[in-house]
Amino acid sequence: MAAAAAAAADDDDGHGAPFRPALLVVDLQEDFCPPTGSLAVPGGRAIAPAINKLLASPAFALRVATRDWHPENHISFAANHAGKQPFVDTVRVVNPLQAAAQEGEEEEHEAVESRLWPVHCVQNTPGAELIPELDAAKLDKVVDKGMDPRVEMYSPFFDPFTPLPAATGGQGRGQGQRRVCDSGLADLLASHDITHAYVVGLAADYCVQSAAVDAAKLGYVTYVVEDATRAVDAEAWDREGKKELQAKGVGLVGMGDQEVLR
Ligand code: VGL
Ligand code: ZN
Repeated sequence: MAAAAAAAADDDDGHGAPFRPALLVVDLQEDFCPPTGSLAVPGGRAIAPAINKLLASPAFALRVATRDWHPENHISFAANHAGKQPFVDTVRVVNPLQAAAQEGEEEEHEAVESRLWPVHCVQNTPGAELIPELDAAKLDKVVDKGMDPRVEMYSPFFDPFTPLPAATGGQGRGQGQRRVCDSGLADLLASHDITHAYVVGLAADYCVQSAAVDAAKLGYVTYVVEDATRAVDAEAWDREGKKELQAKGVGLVGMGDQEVLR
């Protein structure tokens, strides 16, 4: 796959269309990796060599890592909800903007039911660090997300309540649109004229999936590199997750695939 990408490094996909791929390395952090991570994804650390191989490919026009970067009082930590169990219980997360606007009113709030987790990736703690196996010197940028204690943010682009900018022409971006969290990643990709997104990292069934779905919605030709990701629930990921991702317009490729990048 890296070889095919390298062949296309001249901004051309071989058929005359522009090809400026970005590599998104999602949340390759200590807390998501065995043996010590508080939310360790099975096999999480083992994907570092594949990701380093991709980072070394000259094909990518941009190489970005994201970090889950939570405050201690983050809503996704089971410990912040009396009697709730991580991995098991969920919490109702209300759109904070709407909650403020409609305080005291009876109307239905925009809300999502969100899974609760062990305390993980707390800002400036060892668990939040990118793992040392990652060749971080090759990264152009590190983008942090999940800083607002009021909302879960799996996607490194936006929180679940922020409408995505229109896929073409940048319409709808900016002015007048109410946003809770915008990491700046969408603007970063746009400012580098990115056309394709290759998503790797952790966890396949949460942040990698959300990143890929949002990238596809933003108009990028998007792939998840299967051997460079691992799932919290590998069985469900193999059985359903991959199909759901493909149904949302995301391609699944392997490190060995030569033709898919063309
Ligand atoms: C993630 C659970 C909680 C992820 C982040 O990076 O996939 N999963 N926070
Ligand atoms: Zn998190």
